Amino acid sequence: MVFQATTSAPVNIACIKYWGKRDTTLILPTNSSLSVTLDQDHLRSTTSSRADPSFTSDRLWLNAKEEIIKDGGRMSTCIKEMKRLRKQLVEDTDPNAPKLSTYHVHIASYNNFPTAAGLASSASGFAALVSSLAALYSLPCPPTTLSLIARQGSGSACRSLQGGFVAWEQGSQPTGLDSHAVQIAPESHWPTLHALICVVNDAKKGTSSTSGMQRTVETSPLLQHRIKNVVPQRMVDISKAILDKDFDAFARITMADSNQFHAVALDTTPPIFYMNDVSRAIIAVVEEYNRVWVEKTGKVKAAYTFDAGPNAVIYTEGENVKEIIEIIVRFFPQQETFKDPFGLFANDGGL
Ligand code: 2P0
Repeated sequence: MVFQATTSAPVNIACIKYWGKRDTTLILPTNSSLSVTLDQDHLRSTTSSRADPSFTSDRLWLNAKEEIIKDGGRMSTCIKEMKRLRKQLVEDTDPNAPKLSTYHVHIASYNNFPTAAGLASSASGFAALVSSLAALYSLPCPPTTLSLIARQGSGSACRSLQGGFVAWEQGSQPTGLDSHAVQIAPESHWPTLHALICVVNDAKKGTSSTSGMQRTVETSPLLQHRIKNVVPQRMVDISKAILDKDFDAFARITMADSNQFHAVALDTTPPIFYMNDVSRAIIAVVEEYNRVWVEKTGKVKAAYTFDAGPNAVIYTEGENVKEIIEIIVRFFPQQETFKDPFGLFANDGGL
Protein backbone atom coordinates (compact mmCIF):
# COMPACT_ATOMS: atom_id res chain seq x y z
CA MET A 1 0.00 0.00 0.00
CA VAL A 2 1.37 3.44 -0.97
CA PHE A 3 0.61 6.41 1.25
CA GLN A 4 1.33 9.51 -0.78
CA ALA A 5 -0.28 12.87 -1.58
CA THR A 6 0.54 15.85 -3.77
CA THR A 7 -0.99 19.30 -3.40
CA SER A 8 -0.20 22.88 -4.42
CA ALA A 9 -0.51 26.19 -2.63
CA PRO A 10 -0.25 29.62 -4.23
CA VAL A 11 1.65 32.69 -3.15
CA ASN A 12 -0.26 35.37 -1.26
CA ILE A 13 0.45 39.09 -1.49
CA ALA A 14 -0.31 41.12 1.62
CA CYS A 15 -2.25 44.39 1.46
CA ILE A 16 -1.90 44.88 5.21
CA LYS A 17 1.62 43.73 6.02
CA TYR A 18 2.76 41.33 8.74
CA TRP A 19 6.01 42.64 10.19
CA GLY A 20 7.00 41.70 13.75
CA LYS A 21 6.49 38.83 16.18
CA ARG A 22 5.43 38.91 19.81
CA ASP A 23 6.42 35.23 20.14
CA THR A 24 9.20 34.02 17.87
CA THR A 25 8.78 30.31 18.67
CA LEU A 26 5.03 30.01 18.08
CA ILE A 27 5.22 32.74 15.40
CA LEU A 28 2.61 35.07 16.87
CA PRO A 29 2.51 38.45 15.15
CA THR A 30 2.47 41.95 16.62
CA ASN A 31 -0.36 42.91 14.24
CA SER A 32 -3.07 41.31 12.13
CA SER A 33 -2.54 41.21 8.37
CA LEU A 34 -4.58 40.63 5.23
CA SER A 35 -3.65 39.31 1.82
CA VAL A 36 -4.90 38.23 -1.56
CA THR A 37 -4.10 34.65 -2.51
CA LEU A 38 -3.04 34.47 -6.15
CA ASP A 39 -4.67 31.85 -8.33
CA GLN A 40 -3.16 28.37 -8.61
CA ASP A 41 -2.06 28.81 -12.23
CA HIS A 42 0.86 31.14 -11.63
CA LEU A 43 3.17 31.37 -8.61
CA ARG A 44 2.83 28.26 -6.52
CA SER A 45 4.58 25.53 -4.55
CA THR A 46 3.74 21.91 -5.25
CA THR A 47 4.55 19.37 -2.56
CA SER A 48 4.44 15.60 -2.49
CA SER A 49 4.72 13.69 0.74
CA ARG A 50 4.96 9.99 1.31
CA ALA A 51 4.83 7.94 4.52
CA ASP A 52 6.42 4.51 4.55
CA PRO A 53 7.38 2.10 7.33
CA SER A 54 10.74 1.47 5.60
CA PHE A 55 11.84 5.14 5.88
CA THR A 56 14.44 5.68 8.62
CA SER A 57 14.09 9.46 9.02
CA ASP A 58 11.98 12.40 7.87
CA ARG A 59 13.62 13.94 4.77
CA LEU A 60 12.95 16.99 2.60
CA TRP A 61 13.93 17.96 -0.95
CA LEU A 62 13.39 21.58 -1.99
CA ASN A 63 13.62 22.19 -5.74
CA ALA A 64 15.33 18.79 -6.07
CA LYS A 65 18.04 19.58 -3.50
CA GLU A 66 17.95 17.85 -0.12
CA GLU A 67 17.62 20.21 2.86
CA ILE A 68 18.44 19.18 6.41
CA ILE A 69 15.39 19.07 8.69
CA LYS A 70 16.76 20.66 11.85
CA ASP A 71 15.58 19.17 15.13
CA GLY A 72 13.26 21.65 16.82
CA GLY A 73 13.24 23.85 13.70
CA ARG A 74 10.15 25.11 11.87
CA MET A 75 9.95 22.24 9.39
CA SER A 76 10.32 19.67 12.12
CA THR A 77 7.62 21.44 14.22
CA CYS A 78 5.15 21.38 11.32
CA ILE A 79 5.75 17.69 10.60
CA LYS A 80 5.46 16.83 14.32
CA GLU A 81 2.23 18.80 14.69
CA MET A 82 0.70 17.16 11.61
CA LYS A 83 1.61 13.68 12.95
CA ARG A 84 0.02 14.66 16.27
CA LEU A 85 -3.21 15.63 14.49
CA ARG A 86 -3.18 12.38 12.49
CA LYS A 87 -2.93 10.38 15.72
CA GLN A 88 -5.50 12.44 17.62
CA LEU A 89 -8.13 12.89 14.90
CA VAL A 90 -7.80 9.70 12.85
CA GLU A 91 -5.88 6.87 14.52
CA ASP A 92 -7.30 7.34 18.04
CA THR A 93 -10.86 7.37 16.70
CA ASP A 94 -10.58 4.60 14.09
CA PRO A 95 -8.74 1.45 15.21
CA ASN A 96 -8.48 0.28 11.57
CA ALA A 97 -6.71 3.42 10.34
CA PRO A 98 -3.08 2.79 9.35
CA LYS A 99 -0.68 4.16 11.97
CA LEU A 100 0.87 6.69 9.58
CA SER A 101 1.82 8.95 12.49
CA THR A 102 4.47 6.38 13.45
CA TYR A 103 6.05 6.32 9.95
CA HIS A 104 8.71 8.72 8.76
CA VAL A 105 7.85 10.95 5.79
CA HIS A 106 9.74 11.96 2.66
CA ILE A 107 8.70 15.34 1.27
CA ALA A 108 9.57 16.90 -2.09
CA SER A 109 8.60 20.47 -2.84
CA TYR A 110 8.99 22.56 -5.98
CA ASN A 111 8.46 26.29 -6.55
CA ASN A 112 7.67 27.45 -10.08
CA PHE A 113 9.27 30.88 -9.30
CA PRO A 114 12.50 32.22 -7.70
CA THR A 115 12.91 31.17 -4.07
CA ALA A 116 13.36 33.83 -1.34
CA ALA A 117 13.26 36.84 -3.66
CA GLY A 118 10.46 38.66 -1.88
CA LEU A 119 7.91 36.58 -3.77
CA ALA A 120 6.63 34.86 -0.64
CA SER A 121 8.15 31.44 -1.33
CA SER A 122 8.06 30.49 2.35
CA ALA A 123 4.32 31.26 2.43
CA SER A 124 3.38 28.98 -0.44
CA GLY A 125 6.03 26.44 0.60
CA PHE A 126 4.79 25.85 4.13
CA ALA A 127 1.14 26.05 3.04
CA ALA A 128 1.78 23.35 0.42
CA LEU A 129 3.66 21.25 2.99
CA VAL A 130 0.79 21.41 5.48
CA SER A 131 -1.90 20.78 2.88
CA SER A 132 0.06 17.86 1.43
CA LEU A 133 0.44 16.24 4.87
CA ALA A 134 -3.23 16.96 5.62
CA ALA A 135 -4.15 15.07 2.44
CA LEU A 136 -1.68 12.25 3.17
CA TYR A 137 -3.11 11.88 6.69
CA SER A 138 -6.77 12.36 5.60
CA LEU A 139 -7.22 15.00 8.28
CA PRO A 140 -10.80 16.19 8.67
CA CYS A 141 -9.65 19.76 9.43
CA PRO A 142 -10.87 23.07 8.02
CA PRO A 143 -8.20 25.42 6.61
CA THR A 144 -8.42 27.67 9.67
CA THR A 145 -7.24 24.77 11.89
CA LEU A 146 -4.44 23.90 9.46
CA SER A 147 -3.45 27.58 9.40
CA LEU A 148 -2.38 27.24 13.05
CA ILE A 149 0.28 24.77 11.93
CA ALA A 150 1.34 26.51 8.70
CA ARG A 151 1.82 29.66 10.81
CA GLN A 152 4.49 27.86 12.83
CA GLY A 153 6.39 27.16 9.60
CA SER A 154 6.28 30.75 8.38
CA GLY A 155 3.83 33.37 9.57
CA SER A 156 2.56 34.42 6.16
CA ALA A 157 2.01 30.76 5.18
CA CYS A 158 -1.14 30.62 7.27
CA ARG A 159 -2.79 32.96 4.73
CA SER A 160 -2.00 30.73 1.69
CA LEU A 161 -4.24 27.81 2.68
CA GLN A 162 -7.33 29.61 1.46
CA GLY A 163 -8.10 31.39 -1.77
CA GLY A 164 -9.39 34.89 -2.25
CA PHE A 165 -9.08 37.46 0.53
CA VAL A 166 -7.63 36.15 3.77
CA ALA A 167 -7.04 37.81 7.14
CA TRP A 168 -4.55 36.51 9.68
CA GLU A 169 -6.04 37.53 13.00
CA GLN A 170 -3.22 38.20 15.43
CA GLY A 171 -5.12 36.70 18.38
CA SER A 172 -4.41 37.37 22.04
CA GLN A 173 -3.91 33.96 23.65
CA PRO A 174 -0.34 33.04 24.64
CA THR A 175 -0.95 29.53 23.21
CA GLY A 176 -1.55 31.02 19.75
CA LEU A 177 -4.77 29.03 19.31
CA ASP A 178 -6.61 32.16 18.18
CA SER A 179 -3.84 33.38 15.86
CA HIS A 180 -5.23 31.92 12.66
CA ALA A 181 -6.32 32.75 9.12
CA VAL A 182 -9.91 33.38 8.12
CA GLN A 183 -11.30 33.95 4.66
CA ILE A 184 -12.90 37.39 4.26
CA ALA A 185 -14.23 36.59 0.79
CA PRO A 186 -13.56 33.87 -1.80
CA GLU A 187 -11.79 34.55 -5.08
CA SER A 188 -15.16 34.39 -6.90
CA HIS A 189 -16.34 37.44 -4.93
CA TRP A 190 -14.14 39.83 -6.94
CA PRO A 191 -13.00 38.04 -10.10
CA THR A 192 -12.11 41.27 -11.90
CA LEU A 193 -9.28 42.05 -9.46
CA HIS A 194 -5.88 41.31 -10.98
CA ALA A 195 -2.35 41.27 -9.59
CA LEU A 196 0.54 42.11 -11.91
CA ILE A 197 3.86 40.82 -10.63
CA CYS A 198 6.74 43.02 -11.75
CA VAL A 199 9.98 41.15 -11.12
CA VAL A 200 12.59 43.84 -10.59
CA ASN A 201 15.22 41.45 -9.33
CA ASP A 202 14.87 37.74 -8.62
CA ALA A 203 18.10 37.35 -6.63
CA LYS A 204 17.86 36.16 -3.03
CA LYS A 205 17.25 39.10 -0.70
CA GLY A 206 19.89 40.53 1.66
CA THR A 207 18.01 40.74 4.97
CA SER A 208 15.66 37.84 5.67
CA SER A 209 12.16 38.73 6.83
CA THR A 210 12.60 36.69 9.99
CA SER A 211 15.66 38.57 11.24
CA GLY A 212 14.64 41.92 9.75
CA MET A 213 11.27 42.03 11.46
CA GLN A 214 12.71 41.26 14.89
CA ARG A 215 15.26 44.03 14.49
CA THR A 216 12.30 46.30 13.75
CA VAL A 217 10.43 45.08 16.86
CA GLU A 218 13.51 45.80 18.99
CA THR A 219 14.40 49.21 17.60
CA SER A 220 11.59 50.99 15.75
CA PRO A 221 9.38 53.48 17.61
CA LEU A 222 7.30 53.85 14.44
CA LEU A 223 6.36 50.15 14.61
CA GLN A 224 4.69 50.72 18.00
CA HIS A 225 2.57 53.50 16.50
CA ARG A 226 1.69 51.28 13.54
CA ILE A 227 0.64 48.35 15.75
CA LYS A 228 -1.50 50.41 18.15
CA ASN A 229 -2.90 53.25 16.07
CA VAL A 230 -2.87 52.26 12.41
CA VAL A 231 -3.32 48.58 11.58
CA PRO A 232 -6.50 47.81 13.60
CA GLN A 233 -8.54 50.44 11.71
CA ARG A 234 -6.97 49.48 8.38
CA MET A 235 -8.04 45.84 8.89
CA VAL A 236 -11.63 47.00 9.37
CA ASP A 237 -11.53 49.44 6.47
CA ILE A 238 -9.91 47.11 3.93
CA SER A 239 -12.25 44.25 4.83
CA LYS A 240 -15.18 46.57 4.11
CA ALA A 241 -13.57 47.75 0.85
CA ILE A 242 -13.19 44.11 -0.23
CA LEU A 243 -16.77 43.19 0.68
CA ASP A 244 -18.01 46.32 -1.17
CA LYS A 245 -15.60 45.69 -4.10
CA ASP A 246 -14.58 49.31 -3.62
CA PHE A 247 -11.31 49.39 -5.59
CA ASP A 248 -10.51 53.00 -4.74
CA ALA A 249 -10.59 52.35 -0.97
CA PHE A 250 -8.83 48.97 -1.35
CA ALA A 251 -6.05 50.56 -3.40
CA ARG A 252 -5.47 53.58 -1.18
CA ILE A 253 -5.18 51.40 1.95
CA THR A 254 -2.92 48.90 0.18
CA MET A 255 -0.47 51.59 -1.00
CA ALA A 256 -0.46 53.35 2.37
CA ASP A 257 0.28 50.09 4.16
CA SER A 258 3.09 49.13 1.80
CA ASN A 259 4.64 52.55 2.32
CA GLN A 260 4.32 52.32 6.11
CA PHE A 261 5.85 48.85 6.13
CA HIS A 262 8.89 50.18 4.22
CA ALA A 263 8.95 53.18 6.55
CA VAL A 264 9.23 50.93 9.62
CA ALA A 265 11.98 48.99 7.84
CA LEU A 266 13.79 52.31 7.37
CA ASP A 267 13.04 53.23 11.01
CA THR A 268 14.91 50.09 12.12
CA THR A 269 18.46 50.35 13.47
CA PRO A 270 20.44 49.68 11.37
CA PRO A 271 17.93 50.56 8.65
CA ILE A 272 16.62 47.96 6.23
CA PHE A 273 16.10 48.80 2.55
CA TYR A 274 14.06 46.41 0.50
CA MET A 275 13.04 48.65 -2.39
CA ASN A 276 15.56 49.88 -4.95
CA ASP A 277 15.55 52.72 -7.50
CA VAL A 278 13.43 50.71 -9.94
CA SER A 279 10.89 49.97 -7.19
CA ARG A 280 10.66 53.68 -6.39
CA ALA A 281 10.29 54.52 -10.07
CA ILE A 282 7.36 52.07 -10.27
CA ILE A 283 5.75 53.91 -7.34
CA ALA A 284 6.20 57.21 -9.19
CA VAL A 285 4.65 55.82 -12.38
CA VAL A 286 1.62 54.35 -10.57
CA GLU A 287 1.14 57.55 -8.54
CA GLU A 288 1.19 59.61 -11.73
CA TYR A 289 -1.21 57.21 -13.48
CA ASN A 290 -3.56 57.47 -10.50
CA ARG A 291 -3.23 61.27 -10.37
CA VAL A 292 -4.55 61.54 -13.89
CA TRP A 293 -7.51 59.26 -13.10
CA VAL A 294 -8.29 61.02 -9.83
CA GLU A 295 -8.49 64.30 -11.77
CA LYS A 296 -10.93 62.71 -14.22
CA THR A 297 -13.00 60.46 -11.96
CA GLY A 298 -11.97 61.07 -8.36
CA LYS A 299 -10.79 57.46 -8.08
CA VAL A 300 -7.48 55.63 -8.35
CA LYS A 301 -7.18 52.70 -10.74
CA ALA A 302 -4.00 50.93 -9.59
CA ALA A 303 -2.29 50.02 -6.32
CA TYR A 304 1.34 49.09 -5.86
CA THR A 305 2.61 47.02 -2.98
CA PHE A 306 6.12 45.77 -2.14
CA ASP A 307 7.14 43.00 0.26
CA ALA A 308 10.58 42.27 1.67
CA GLY A 309 12.28 42.75 -1.69
CA PRO A 310 12.33 45.13 -4.66
CA ASN A 311 9.61 43.41 -6.73
CA ALA A 312 6.33 45.24 -7.25
CA VAL A 313 2.84 43.85 -7.28
CA ILE A 314 0.27 46.08 -8.93
CA TYR A 315 -3.39 45.44 -8.17
CA THR A 316 -5.91 46.68 -10.68
CA GLU A 317 -9.24 45.77 -12.25
CA GLY A 318 -9.23 43.64 -15.40
CA GLU A 319 -10.25 46.52 -17.70
CA ASN A 320 -6.98 48.38 -16.88
CA VAL A 321 -4.56 45.47 -17.11
CA LYS A 322 -3.55 46.02 -20.71
CA GLU A 323 -3.06 49.77 -20.26
CA ILE A 324 -0.92 49.30 -17.16
CA ILE A 325 1.25 46.61 -18.75
CA GLU A 326 1.78 48.94 -21.73
CA ILE A 327 2.88 51.73 -19.40
CA ILE A 328 5.18 49.48 -17.36
CA VAL A 329 6.77 48.01 -20.49
CA ARG A 330 7.24 51.51 -21.95
CA PHE A 331 8.94 52.90 -18.83
CA PHE A 332 10.83 49.72 -17.95
CA PRO A 333 11.90 48.08 -21.21
CA GLN A 334 12.33 44.35 -20.78
CA GLN A 335 15.80 42.86 -21.06
CA GLU A 336 14.35 39.51 -22.00
CA THR A 337 11.46 38.91 -24.32
CA PHE A 338 8.29 40.19 -22.72
CA LYS A 339 5.97 37.29 -21.99
CA ASP A 340 2.31 37.86 -22.71
CA PRO A 341 0.52 35.17 -20.70
CA PHE A 342 -2.98 36.40 -21.48
CA GLY A 343 -2.40 37.12 -25.18
CA LEU A 344 -3.26 40.77 -24.53
CA PHE A 345 -0.85 42.01 -27.16
CA ALA A 346 -1.37 39.27 -29.67
CA ASN A 347 -2.79 41.60 -32.33
CA ASP A 348 -0.99 44.79 -31.43
CA GLY A 349 2.51 44.08 -32.67
CA GLY A 350 5.38 46.39 -31.89
CA LEU A 351 5.85 45.57 -28.20
C1 2P0 B 1 3.55 39.84 4.60
N1 2P0 B 1 6.02 39.70 4.79
O1 2P0 B 1 2.57 40.14 5.31
C2 2P0 B 1 4.86 40.50 4.97
C3 2P0 B 1 5.12 41.72 4.17
C4 2P0 B 1 7.09 40.41 4.16
C5 2P0 B 1 6.61 41.79 4.03
O2 2P0 B 1 5.15 37.92 5.78
O3 2P0 B 1 9.58 34.81 10.04
O4 2P0 B 1 8.44 35.05 5.62
O5 2P0 B 1 8.69 33.13 8.41
O6 2P0 B 1 7.12 34.35 9.92
O7 2P0 B 1 6.22 34.97 6.85
C6 2P0 B 1 7.41 37.81 5.40
O8 2P0 B 1 7.47 37.14 6.60
O9 2P0 B 1 8.34 35.55 8.09
C7 2P0 B 1 6.13 38.48 5.35
P1 2P0 B 1 8.42 34.41 9.16
P2 2P0 B 1 7.57 35.57 6.72
O10 2P0 B 1 3.44 39.08 3.62
